[in-house]
Amino acid sequence: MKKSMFKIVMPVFFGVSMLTSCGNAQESNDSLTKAEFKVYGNCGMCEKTIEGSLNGQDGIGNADWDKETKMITVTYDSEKMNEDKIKSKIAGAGYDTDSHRADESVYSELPGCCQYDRPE
Ligand SMILES: [Cu+2]
Repeated sequence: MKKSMFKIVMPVFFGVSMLTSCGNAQESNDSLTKAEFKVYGNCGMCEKTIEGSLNGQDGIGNADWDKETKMITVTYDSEKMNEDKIKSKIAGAGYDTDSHRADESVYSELPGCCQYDRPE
């Protein structure tokens, strides 16, 4: 269900973003860089928090975290954003990646169901 939605939505998303980028002054989405890495988390609420820490931020195209594989796919403008900053933002929301660790205080404020098993 979710996978088939994804197949439908993504081409539409790219189609629309290409159309709209022609007409306005913002940078085109053609130059976005794509990163894929692991983010530790548990559930659908984690997904909202992780993606919410990125989507809408300056320099971010789109962030999509998969709770089954724990992998996030992020597109970003490499002139404004880099993988290090992206991971810092995720850590700021309470989520660990392989290279950036969330503060214990932020982690401990996550809802109980979201307190994932932390990596060493
Ligand atoms: Cu959760």
